Amino acid sequence: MAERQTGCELTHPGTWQQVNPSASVTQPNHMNFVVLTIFPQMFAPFWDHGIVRRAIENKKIFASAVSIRNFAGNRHQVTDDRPYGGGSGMVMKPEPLAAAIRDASQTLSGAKTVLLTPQGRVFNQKMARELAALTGLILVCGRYEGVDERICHDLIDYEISIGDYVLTGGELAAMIVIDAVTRLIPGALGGEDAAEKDSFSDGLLEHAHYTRPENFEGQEVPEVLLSGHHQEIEKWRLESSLMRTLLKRPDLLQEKILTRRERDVLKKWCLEIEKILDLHQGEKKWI
Ligand code: 6GU
Repeated sequence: MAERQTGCELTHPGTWQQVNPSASVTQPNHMNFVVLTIFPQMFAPFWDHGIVRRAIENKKIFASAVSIRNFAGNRHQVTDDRPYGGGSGMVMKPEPLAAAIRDASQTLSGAKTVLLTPQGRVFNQKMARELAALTGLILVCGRYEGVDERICHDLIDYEISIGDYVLTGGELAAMIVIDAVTRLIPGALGGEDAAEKDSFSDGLLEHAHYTRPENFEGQEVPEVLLSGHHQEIEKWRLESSLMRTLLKRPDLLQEKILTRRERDVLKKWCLEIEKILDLHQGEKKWI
């Protein structure tokens, strides 16, 4: 991942609005998520599966989806309205959203508020790590064409997008953020250090994985992995990791601060390629 040693993704100026800069960066053992949405039912199956479910059961995270409609004072629980100035599409009204955010903030003191919007800062692993250090997150899911601008000024700490494409609402984006943050909460994953070994955690893609059988449709598991030689396996994994990053995401290597070992491996490959090219040059082996 394009990571620098210094600087904080969450406090990037401009696109990444942080109202209260004194964010606590402690290491709590739990996280409270409150999602504000007009479709809270979308989250029921999400809370109910896999690592997220287990983290909830083990009280590593607390999670709830709250309907913004509950805070629409009007009889029909309307949460959207036509835009001033005209044009197509609807805008989320500020009052129900503000009431919902204030209510959640009161319950979760110290929580940060996140608006999911395609105009936000593009989510990455570094941001996930920074969010995982907080104790509470209030995730506000926009729908329609957007939310009333005045919500963003006082009530939103961060604006997050999950990529350069447009979704019909922030709900799926909120799930993605919650999923990525949850697996970084200490104890949420099974293995002690599973999260540290992930793709991106050290700026490289993960090495290739194999399990039984040894031969699958004629394809063998690399022999070194069967050898039991831990040092050799570790070396193979580093090379696999580097090779995959080089082939699939060379942009990550450009950003990464390389370790001595990583640089040595890349140099070794570089020399091997140069040797091949020299050979071809000498023998005029090209067409
Ligand atoms: Cl967070 N929301 C919407 N509506 N669209 C998106 C997005 C979020 N991130 C990328 N596209």
